[in-house]
Amino acid sequence: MHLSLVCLAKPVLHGYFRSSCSWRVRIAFALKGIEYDQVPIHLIKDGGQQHTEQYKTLNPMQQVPAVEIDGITLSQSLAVIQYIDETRPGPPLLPADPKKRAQVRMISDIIASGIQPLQNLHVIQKMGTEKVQWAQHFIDRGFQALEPLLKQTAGKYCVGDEISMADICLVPQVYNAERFKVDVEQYPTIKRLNETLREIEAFRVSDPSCQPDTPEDLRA
Ligand SMILES: N[C@@H](CCC(=O)N[C@@H](CS)C(=O)NCC(=O)O)C(=O)O
Repeated sequence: MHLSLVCLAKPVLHGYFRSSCSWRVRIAFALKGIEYDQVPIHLIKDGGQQHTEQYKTLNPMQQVPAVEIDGITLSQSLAVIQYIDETRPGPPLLPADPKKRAQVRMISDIIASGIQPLQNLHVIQKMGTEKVQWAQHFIDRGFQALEPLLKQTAGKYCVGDEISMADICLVPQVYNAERFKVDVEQYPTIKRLNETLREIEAFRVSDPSCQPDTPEDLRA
């Protein structure tokens, strides 16, 4: 396809309504005001559609999201978010100040590398009857680290008073924590930030309860 046509095409998000990493990308698109199409990849049905040969060509890690954008296919939600930020107008998703920028990356990495992978589907599937306790343990461990850090960095949002990639990571992780019945009351800063952010339009329209593949009984 000619380059200018490629750039005009709407991005395509291959994701799953309940996937926290897909939700991160949906929030970023919404914050930037970018229209996109969604192709649902059901993580449970048919043994997990992320494992099909066809999907593996988009994301060989057999995970969602995968995003087709500007003629390339990207996986890894943080890479997608940063690409969107670097190529699209709209509110910056990383602050200009290097210290704040590093803090945003630190918080995002704690969630994206230190918490979410340990409670991810293919990991807990190996845990048999210990699934829930395993997930709770690693979410609590991560939140015990995040709470004092966020106390230092947060203003209205995770780092200061501007919404950033850290906020994009936090809300879906709190959603996961609640699904695994982690007591979020123990983490007052995390709880406060999550409540504030969930009121914002970009977080609401991207919520798992209102996606094209959200089952009827889970729709809000
Ligand atoms: N680091 C990746 C992680 C992606 C990931 O773990 N995706 C989960 C859903 S949130 C998944 O597809 N899990 C499927 C499985 O575990 O089989 C990213 O940020 O995109």
